[in-house]
Formats: sequence, C-alpha cells, structure tokens
Amino acid sequence: MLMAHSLVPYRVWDMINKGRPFGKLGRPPSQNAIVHHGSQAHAQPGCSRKMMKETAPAAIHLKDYAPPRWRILSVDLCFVLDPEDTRVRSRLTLVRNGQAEAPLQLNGQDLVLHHIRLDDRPLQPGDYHLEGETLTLHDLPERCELSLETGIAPAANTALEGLYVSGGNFCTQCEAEGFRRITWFLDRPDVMAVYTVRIEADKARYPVLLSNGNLTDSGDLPEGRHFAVWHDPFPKPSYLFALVAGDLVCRRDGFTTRTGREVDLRIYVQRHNLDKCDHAMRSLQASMGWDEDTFGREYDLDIYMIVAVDDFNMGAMENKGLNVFNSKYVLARPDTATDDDFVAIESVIAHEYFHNWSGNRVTCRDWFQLSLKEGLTVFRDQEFTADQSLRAVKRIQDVQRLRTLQFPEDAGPMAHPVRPQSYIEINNFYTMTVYEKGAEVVRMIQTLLGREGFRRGLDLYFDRHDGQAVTTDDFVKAMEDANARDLSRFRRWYDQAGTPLLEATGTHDPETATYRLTVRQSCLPTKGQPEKLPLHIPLVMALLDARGREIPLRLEGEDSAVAGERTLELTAPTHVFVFQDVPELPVPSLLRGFSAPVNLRFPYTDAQLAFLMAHDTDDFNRWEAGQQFALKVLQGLIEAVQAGQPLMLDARFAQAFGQVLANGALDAALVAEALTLPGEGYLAEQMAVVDVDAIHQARQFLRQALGAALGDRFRAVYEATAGAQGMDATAMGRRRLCNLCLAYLCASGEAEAVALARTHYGSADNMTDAMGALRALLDCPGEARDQALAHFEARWRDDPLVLDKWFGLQAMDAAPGALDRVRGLMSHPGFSIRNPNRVRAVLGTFAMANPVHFHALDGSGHGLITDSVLELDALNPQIAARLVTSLSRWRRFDEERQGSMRRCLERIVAHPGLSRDVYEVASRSLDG
Ligand code: B3K
Ligand code: ZN
Repeated sequence: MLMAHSLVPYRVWDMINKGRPFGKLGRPPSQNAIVHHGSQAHAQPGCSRKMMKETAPAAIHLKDYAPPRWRILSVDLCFVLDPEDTRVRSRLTLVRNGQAEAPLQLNGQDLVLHHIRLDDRPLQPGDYHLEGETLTLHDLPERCELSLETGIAPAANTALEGLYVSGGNFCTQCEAEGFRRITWFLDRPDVMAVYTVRIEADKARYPVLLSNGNLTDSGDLPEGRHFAVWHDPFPKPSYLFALVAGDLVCRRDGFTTRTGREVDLRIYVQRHNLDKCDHAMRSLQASMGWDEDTFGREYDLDIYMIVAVDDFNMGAMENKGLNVFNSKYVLARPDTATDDDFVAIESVIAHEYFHNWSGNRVTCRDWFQLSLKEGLTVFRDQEFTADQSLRAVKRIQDVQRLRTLQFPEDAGPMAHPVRPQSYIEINNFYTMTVYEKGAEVVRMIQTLLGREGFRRGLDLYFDRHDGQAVTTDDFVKAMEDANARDLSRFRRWYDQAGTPLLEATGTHDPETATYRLTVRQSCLPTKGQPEKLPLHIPLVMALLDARGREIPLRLEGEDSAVAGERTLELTAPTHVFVFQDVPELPVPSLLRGFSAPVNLRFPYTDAQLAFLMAHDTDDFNRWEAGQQFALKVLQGLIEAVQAGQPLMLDARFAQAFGQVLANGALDAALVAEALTLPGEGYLAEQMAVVDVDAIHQARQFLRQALGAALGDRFRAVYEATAGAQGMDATAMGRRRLCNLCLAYLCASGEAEAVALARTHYGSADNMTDAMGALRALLDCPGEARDQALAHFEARWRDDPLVLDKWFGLQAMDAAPGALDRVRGLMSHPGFSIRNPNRVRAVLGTFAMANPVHFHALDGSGHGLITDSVLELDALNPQIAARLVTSLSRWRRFDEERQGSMRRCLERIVAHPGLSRDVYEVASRSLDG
C-alpha cells in the first residue's frame, strides 16, 4: 500500500513561515508605517520580508549570538479587537542588560505605529528611528517604561502568523517570530517577561476571550462590548504568547495533580464539534498523569486550555496554558476519524502538554537550540505513546518515519545538523532533523545512561534551569553531571549533519570458539562539512544460536558472560569485538530497537533474514529482518523491470511472509507492520538513480503476487479480525491487520476481493474500515471504486477534515490521469488554497505520495507544484516553502527529470517578490 506522507512532521505540520503574505492581495508592499499622534501619517520605507530580486536575504549565524542588551520585566497588553483594524496597546517595563550606550532595538513587522511614549512622555519622530522591521531608541535610562499603540489587520493575515482570523474567530501563532506581527517587542526567546493581557471585543460576536495564565477580571463595556483580563505569573518568551477570541463552546473536565491541586481543563471548539472532544480530553488527562508518574512533572497553573482552529500552519502550539491546535489534532469520533487519527491526536495533545516543562518552564536561548525543546519533547511523546500501546509497534512506526522523511532530508541539499549553524528563515528549520533526529539523540543518551541515569539527568536539567532560556549544551551537561559521564564525543551528534553508515561483518572461529564482530562507522560529506568525525554510537546487540536463543556474551578480557543483549559503544572509526565461548556460527541481531539513527549494513543471507524474521527475540529486529528481506526482493524486481525481464515471486520470501501471517502468537498490530512492504520513498533512497516507474511497478507486482499466492491465508486472517469493536490498542491492531489483508486481496485483482471491499465499505461503522476499503479499492478501477468514492464525498462533503481524506486518496491515486484529477480537486468547492489542511491533502499528498505522476516525464507534475508554490507564496510562505522541498532532491533523478525539476526551481528563484522562506529552500536546493 502506498504510504501517505505528510509534507512535514505532523507536530510541526505544516510549518509556518513568515514572509509577507499580501503580495497578490492588493496590500502595499510594506505595512511598517507610522501614524503619529493621530495627526499626520508618515509612511516609512518599510523593509518587506519578501526577497527583493537584487538582494539575497542575509543568513543568521549561531556564532553571532549575543545576549539581549535589554530585558523586559513585564508587559501589559490591551487588545481592542476588530478584524480590519485591531489596536494593540502595550506597556513594557524595560531594564538595561549591559553597556550604557546600547540602544533599544525592537522588532516589528507589518505594524502601523499610532502612538509611542516613554515614561508617559509622548515621543516625536526625531526621538526614535523606525526603519524596516526595527524600531530603535537611543539614550534611554537604565530602567524605563515604553508605551506603544499599534494597528494590525488580522482578517487580511493569510500567513497565519501573528494575530489572524480563522472561521470568524481571532487566534494567534507566535512561534517562532510571530509576536513581532502583533506589536513592537524584543521578539527573541531569551527575553522572558510576565504578561498581563486585557482583551476587549464585541460580546455577541466574540463571547469567549482567552489568553495565557489565569483569568483575573472580566465584565461588560458600553455598546455591547465586553472585556477579560488574563495574568500569567510565569515569565515567558513572546513566542509562547496566545490570544483567542470568538464564538466557541467548551468541553470541561478536571485533573487533580499529585500534590492535590485541581486543574480546570477546557477544550474550546465551534459548537457543531462539541461531540468530538472526548478523546482529546482523555488524552490530556492521560498525558498529565503520565508526566507525573514517569518524569515527576506536575502542571503549574489552575487552568489548561486547548482551542481547535481550522486554519493552522502546523499541528499545534504549546502556548503557556492556552494551546492552539489544528482541529485535525483535536476532533475525533469513531465515525469521522481513523484509528491513526486517534493515536495522532493523543500524541500531539501529549506533545504540547509535555512542552509545559520541556519548552516553557525551560526554554531555548535562541532558535538554533530548537531541538532542545523539540527533540526532547518528541522523545517524551514517543515514550508516552509506547506506554499507551505496543512499544515495538510504536518504535517501528517512528523508525519508518525517520527513514522515509528524515534520512532523505539528511542526504539532500537541506541537510543540517540537529543544532543548525545558520538559517535565513527559522520557520524552515522546524524539520524532521530537529524534531525526529533530535529525539533519537535524546533516546541514545537514555540508552547510554540507562533509564534511571537519564531520569537523574532530566531532574537535574529541570531543577538547574527552571525559568531559564538555555542551550543543548546545557542539556547534555546536566546529563553528564548527574551521571559523572563524559559525553563530549557524543555532543557531535548535535553539530554533524548526515546519516552515519555502520558496516559490520562477523567471522566465526570454531577452533577458538570466538566470534569476531567488526564495525566501521562513516558518514558522507554534507554541504559545509566535508570531513566527518567519528560519533559516539550505542549499538545494542545480541548473538542468536541456531534455535534463536540469545548466547551469553563475554568479550575478550572480561571474566564472566552476561546473559541477553548488550550495548556496545562505538567511538572510533572501527571497532573489533571478540566474543568468547561461541561454539557455532551465531546470527547477530544488531542495532536492536534501532539504537541509533544510522544505516546498518551486514551481509545477511536470505536464510539468515528469514531466520531472524521468525526467531529474533527483539520485536523491532524481527520486523527489520522482514524489511531487509523485502528490500532485497524488491531490488531484484526493480532490476528486472528495468531490464524488461519477467517478474517472479521469490518463493523463500513468500514462505517467510506467509509464516508471519499464520503466526497466531503475534499481536495483530505487529503482524500488520511485518506485512507492510517498504514504501516507495524508502526504495527510492536505496537507488543510485531513482526510477519511480520501476519502483512502483516492482512494488505493485509484489503486492499483487503475494495477494494471489497467499489469498486463502489473507482471507482467513481477514475473517478472523473483521468486526473488531472499541478504540483500545487491541481492537485497533485487529482493524489494521484486517484492512491490510483486504488491501492484499484487492491487489490480487480478483473480482471476489473487489466485492469483499465493497461490502467492507458498506458495512463499515467506523472511519478506519471505511478508509481501509477505499484504499483497497483504489487499486481496482471500476464501478465499485467509483461508487464508493462518490458515496464518501456525498456523505462527508460538509466535514472538512473528513473530506481531506477523500482529497488525499485521490491525490495519491497512481492510475492514469492524475494531473487532471488533482486539478479537478483544486476546483472542488471544498478546496481552498488558503487552508493549509486542504493544501496538504491535495498538493502535499500529490507531491509526496504519488511519485509516478508527480515525476511524470513530461514535467507536468513538477509544473503543477511550481505554479501552486508561487500562488501560495503570496498568501502563506511557510506552506509554500514546505511544498518546495518536494523538488529539492532533483539530483537523484535521471537527466530529463533533473532538468525539469531544476528549471522549476530556477523559475521559483527568479519569481519577483519571493518570500525569504521559499527563497531559502529553492536556492539551497539549486546550490546544494
Ligand atoms: N512548537 C510548535 C511548532 C511551531 C512551528 C513554528 N513554525 C509545535 C510543536 O512542536 O509543538
Ligand atoms: Zn514541539
């Protein structure tokens, strides 16, 4: 089955970017203007964030970091809300932090400055300097109060950063640098202030007024207006500020913390969605309990709010006490959301909740340290999900994600270390590398220190740095100090880009009964890093005897053997490990649980892979053996397609595959993972020159051949697993396996299978089965498929999140005519280029999950995406930049496709008024 890839990590989903959103909407190129004291307006030559053709935007470097020259102790904000002209009054209490002559330089973007006062003295234009995105004041006293009134236009904000309108309601997104689109500020994470926020708005249109912290006052105002005042006692950086105002209802519940404090939990949604909040609420409660039990972290405010909005650039945002979520990661009912959606919601709710400690209480000094909070929080949410379900299945899915999305990033022109050295637009660096590889780095620390040692390190980190903005070095230092360990070589993981390769070989000497394991590490150069240094890599391994039992391990020089697996620590380019008392040739089980984010090569024979598939005592490695076996088989098929030879099913592979299917002892979810073939993207990564057509044909052939050869078994397992009820992990595993069997049956093309899928669709009482049937039918052109798709659209056309599934299915459909289908979807009444979820469902899915048509030889797929990038860039540069990444690895293809992709990138770079976001990705792709 084709795997639908999101354009980016779902937590980050969808990233946001800055850049000027107004290009084609008729707003003037700069909004940084001043209207002085309500009298004459002096327009300033504002510096657009758009890239002017002649001036490439400057990069920001980690080495240039300097502490802030001013601190902001407290901020009083007053918002007078209006979609067209919102007034933001702010009063900043400032204290100098450093030399006396340092001016105060505030950031601002697309703001109209109406008033400015210093310690209650109105300032005249000569008293300050407003240029581009900087407001500069000289000669300020050590401590002072600056009051500003700015005007902004939330309804015209299509970039969805700063204060904007979604579904008629106001909401904000400030990470990374959105706060500067609300008011002038020191918009950097190492400036932490205490916020008090007053919101005034029309009471009928905006009955709910929310901000961070606790509600301290509220009441009515003349002319049908009302107000609310929120105070957040925890100093925070501006990126964690949030405001929401609108016509929302809330689902309320509570949580009692381990010290007995009652926390008021609220999930705010539009009224028609109130019946889709139960799962999100349960997930929140579970996350709060888990973080107390697992890491001793307790919540700190009296209230925790989540607001679901439909227009959101990513998955969700961890604003202090007031998370704003993409509605996709909140709303779920079994009939509208799949099991995968339920699991993703639970994980994103947990992720944002966990940020309260790993991100909010301890935050990042600068944006180069982003993985400090993101890598750690992804690791924490992965562990949470593993504890809620089957650990091995979770690990398999995370590794698949890493390999399919992060490894290619690390091998392409956008490659960057977990702690990047420079960026043009920080929003482009909310990446798989910072998030997922960052989480792997944290996981490796846990593997090296052990769970208890890791917990000690984390406790010390939180104790030492609570209330501070710190670096990834501070994190590693806490781990070292709490465990008396030296992790200096390990630190290289933060600074070195690229996926390391481990090449292992083993030789057995029956004379001495020893097994010699040689492991060599290397890493290809990446841009700006021609030489790679050896890394500190934990290699968890075991040796299996002929019956699949773990051989007790004793290395040369050790007195006694240790049962089970062990962690070898690689620190040099090559290591040789000589295991004693190994009477016969063992089968090594290496990199268990995927103990490091590397590629591993070991010359396994097919027989050894089949053996590991059946016997490895590590669940992850049992799955991995199947994947490596399937990979070999698929590579053979790809070569056969390319050589025009007939395609044959490998009998040994089919047999091993069939044994997994017949293994009733395994959990259904694990069987389903084992029976899922490596995706087309992963296969592409293994080829010197990517051949999308051969990959697709080979994989489709193998699915069809397995479906036909093992039809009876698939049918039997289908029957045995059909009709699972409930939303627990066991029922979900059964549905997954059941739908997988259906897909194989349909891949075989049998009329009976199509009939079965039709019935499966017709009788589905949940979205997982409905989607399972539709996916299976996607491979079977004909009436059943067309009817089911039409029925689905008619049934769900008024539910945008469900309709996205229908959009996505068709965008990934590999049948001929894809381009017209995608164009048709873009003119569907439910589609809007302004809504990031719709763009991801149609254009994102087409570019990432329909390689045959996206890479059509005539360049039409590339052209469609390029046109869309340019259209989107004028509205929402962050989403546009994400879409460009689909073109960035053009060098991996044949000459003709290379030419087509390169020309598209050149067309993008040459486009006048491009955002910095898109410029950075497109130009790096061309250079890299
Ligand atoms: N911290 C946000 C991501 C913000 C992205 C800004 N471009 C979501 C998360 O990782 O939890
Ligand atoms: Zn996060």
